[in-house]
Parts: sequence; structure tokens; C-alpha cells
Amino acid sequence: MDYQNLQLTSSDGILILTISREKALNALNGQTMQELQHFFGTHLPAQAGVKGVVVTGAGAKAFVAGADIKEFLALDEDKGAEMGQRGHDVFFLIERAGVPVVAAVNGFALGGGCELAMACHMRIAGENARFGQPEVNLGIIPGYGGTQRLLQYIGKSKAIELMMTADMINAEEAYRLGLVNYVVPAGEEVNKAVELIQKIAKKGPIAISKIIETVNAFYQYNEDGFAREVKAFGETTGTEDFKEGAAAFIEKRKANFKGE
Ligand code: DAK
Repeated sequence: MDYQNLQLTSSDGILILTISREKALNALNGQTMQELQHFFGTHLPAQAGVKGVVVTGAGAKAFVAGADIKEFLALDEDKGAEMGQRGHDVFFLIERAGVPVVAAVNGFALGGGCELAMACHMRIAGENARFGQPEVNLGIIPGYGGTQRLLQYIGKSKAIELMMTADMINAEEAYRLGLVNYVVPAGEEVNKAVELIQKIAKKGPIAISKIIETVNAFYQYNEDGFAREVKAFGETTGTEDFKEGAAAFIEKRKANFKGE
């Protein structure tokens, strides 16, 4: 698929995915959602040796300012439900990716933009980042998983307040609440995200994918996360990576993981 609204670059096995609708503050229109679905559902799983993905927005002002409000007027109940289902499908694909996905939040992350950042495994905020779920201003509620993920990250009390008031919070507050992992000077978000992925890439890749799977077991599927952990732990002990990691420790050398 040729992407119109996504720019994809690659550096040392890390894919940088930039949502590129700068004039609309990178708002997620239907086309962009289709492209995200293709990237995370088809393109990424077909790539070998990818260490991780950084998701960011074009320009210095916005990560993503939400779903494209200008497309809303064409919605009726059926189209709205279809749009909602696609959004959930896409954001689940991101959350279930087998490699780390890090949001580099370079400005406004509002509504669907905040939800996109929350579907990523970690978030790096530039000092100018602003987060919020302002859907109530439009008479709707967060519809791309925000009602669930925001409270997972920051707790029910503050999540309800932010969703009901539509207030925006700045990067420092987002860090204090646990919504973002790091705050960096504006313009440094992608570099920090790459640095984080490079650090993770030195670990056993199967273990990393099992951590994603196990954490998701509880949060996404309402499964018994402890039972899933027992299963996934067993699976990691059966890998060559585990033998290599243990041998490297004993031999006082760096492990050379192969993802086997
Ligand atoms: N959609 C479309 N265009 C947008 C946009 C958006 N969300 N946000 C900004 N833009 C456009 C503006 O219209 C403007 O375009 P022109 O007028 O120049 O053509 C351009 O981007 C620059 O924006 P501003 O002129 O407004 O820039 P300011 O610096 O003055 O303000 C702002 C920046 C981010 C504070 C402001 O643009 C703003 O408040 N934007 C809207 C933020 C927002 O409310 N976001 C949440 C959208 S609701 C669903 C599931 C999920 C959702 C929907 C349905 N289903 C289950 C069906 C998600 C909903 C949302 O995300």
C-alpha cells in the first residue's frame, strides 16, 4: 500500500513512523487510520529484524490533535460504529505489536491522538507536549480506548476528571501522573525514543515480546495475567536465548541474543 499520510523511515532496524498531515495538526482521518491498520497489521509483521517502532507527528506543533473533526459531520450511527471498530482494531494492533512501539509526543496529543499515544507501549514527551481527552466538548466520549487506557495509566480519579473537564495537561504533569515515561527538550522526542528502543534491543527479543503479551493479557483480554505469566515464563526458558543469556552471565560476557 502506498501511504499518503504516513512517512516511514528506517535507521539501524528502528522504524520511524510519522503521521504527516501537518496542516490539520496530523488529525486522524479515515485514510490515515487505514494506513495505520496496514502498517501495524500487514507491513510490520512481514519485516524481519525490526527492533522497534517510533510513532510521531509531522511538524513541531502536534503529535496528533485527535480524530479528524471535519469528517465527523458525514457520520451516522452505522458509519460511526464502523469507524469505532476500525479504531479499536488499529490500536489493538499497535498494543499487540511484537516489538516495542514508542510514541514520541511532539506537541498536542488530544482525543484520538492521546489514545494513539496510549496504545503505544511507552511515551516520550517533548516539553511542549499537551495531553487531553476533549471529546466532551463535542458531545461524545473517548472512543478509541481512552476510557480504559487512561485509567490504567493514571488511575480512575484523575482519568475521570480529565475526561469530564476536557482539561489539557502539560508534559510535566503527564510525567507526574505516570502517563509518560520521559520528558525531554522539544525536538528530542524521537532521539530519546530511539535510544530507549536501542537499549531494549540488547535484551532477548522473545522475552520482550512475551512481556508485551503478558502485560496485555490482563489489560486487553481480562485474562488471568498470573496464569499467562507462568505459561510465557515457561516458553522463555525453552529458548536458545535463555541458554545464551545464562551462559553469558556465567562467562562474564555480553549475551548475543538471536531471537531463537
Ligand atoms: N480535526 C480536524 N482538523 C483539526 C483538528 C482535528 N482534530 N485539530 C486541528 N485541526 C485543524 C484546524 O481546523 C486548523 O485547520 P484550518 O482551519 O487552518 O484549515 C489547523 O488544524 C490548525 O488548528 P488551529 O488553527 O485550531 O490551531 P490552534 O493553535 O489555534 O489550536 C488546538 C490548536 C489543538 C488547541 C486546536 O486545533 C484544537 O482544539 N483542535 C481540536 C482538538 C480536539 O478536540 N481533539 C479531539 C477530537 S475528538 C470514535 C472514536 C474516537 C474518536 C471519534 C470517534 N468512534 C468510536 C466513532 C475521537 C475523537 C476525537 O479525537
